[in-house]
Amino acid sequence: MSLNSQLEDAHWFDRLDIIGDVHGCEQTLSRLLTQLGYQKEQGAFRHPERIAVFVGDIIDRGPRIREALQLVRAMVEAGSARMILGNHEIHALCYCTPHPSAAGNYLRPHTPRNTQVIADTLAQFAAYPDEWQDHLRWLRTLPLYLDFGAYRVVHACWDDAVISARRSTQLSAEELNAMADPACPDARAIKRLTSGFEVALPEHCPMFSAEGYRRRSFRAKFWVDNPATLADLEFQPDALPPEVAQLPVDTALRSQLVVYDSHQPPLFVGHYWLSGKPSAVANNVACLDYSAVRFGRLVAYRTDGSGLIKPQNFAWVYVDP
Ligand SMILES: [Mn+2]
Repeated sequence: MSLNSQLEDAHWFDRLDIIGDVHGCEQTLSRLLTQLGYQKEQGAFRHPERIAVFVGDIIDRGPRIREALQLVRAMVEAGSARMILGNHEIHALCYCTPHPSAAGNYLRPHTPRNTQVIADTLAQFAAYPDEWQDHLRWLRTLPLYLDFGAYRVVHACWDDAVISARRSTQLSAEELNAMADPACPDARAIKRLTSGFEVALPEHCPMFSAEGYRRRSFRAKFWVDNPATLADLEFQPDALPPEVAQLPVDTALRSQLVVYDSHQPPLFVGHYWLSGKPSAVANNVACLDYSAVRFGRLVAYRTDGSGLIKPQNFAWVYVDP
């Protein structure tokens, strides 16, 4: 079946291979695609009957970021894949885009921490500045989420309030510039989709990460109906201290909850550094980020038209240290 006839097929979205955070692990990605039946033809991996969907975070951290981005872009341009933006692509766009009014500055300030996040990517593109600028222009054309009707894909959190207010799946120039002020509504909306739903930690209960910096918030589940305590919302990354976990979900927090309810279509995200055997986190939500770049697994979910998330439809390759 040719790609064109595939796209005209009303059920082509029943044959998606949705792939988690790649983070520069290009050789691992090639192995996964080969295992899934994709073959490189005319410069791009293609499958005779299926389309790959990347959940974002192709760049940063890994050993072959340039090659990973080239591989994914070639597939998208050949029509054999789609890709949405992850928080790392958003970070790259903000880090590399000059501030519209503050000369010499960028939408995201070049602090040590912001620089650290993108350092591997910039180092690997150091000899190819024009190519990097071209990739940035291309990234700006990509969607923030995909709604196939029967399936949905977003990097970190499907928030109906944010998505229903949007006019486009893509990031507009105004929205990108708005990212200069992280507190503004547009910036918070983009952050919600690409970085997830975060719950602030109470001031009197400090929590510290493994690296020793103080956490102001934790990444929370966005599919829990009627949570009683913070423990019911806790998703990532560290276990909450017991005195925090047992705190009730108060009225203020209750009014801010994001609830992807169990009647909505199966949703696929990346972002959360999971480990262990890939499986769904709710009956209609699956995270496909199993920490490939930290020697975990690079994971795909293969849709089959059932409208369900089935354990046997997860596929993966291990990453060798
Ligand atoms: Mn990621």
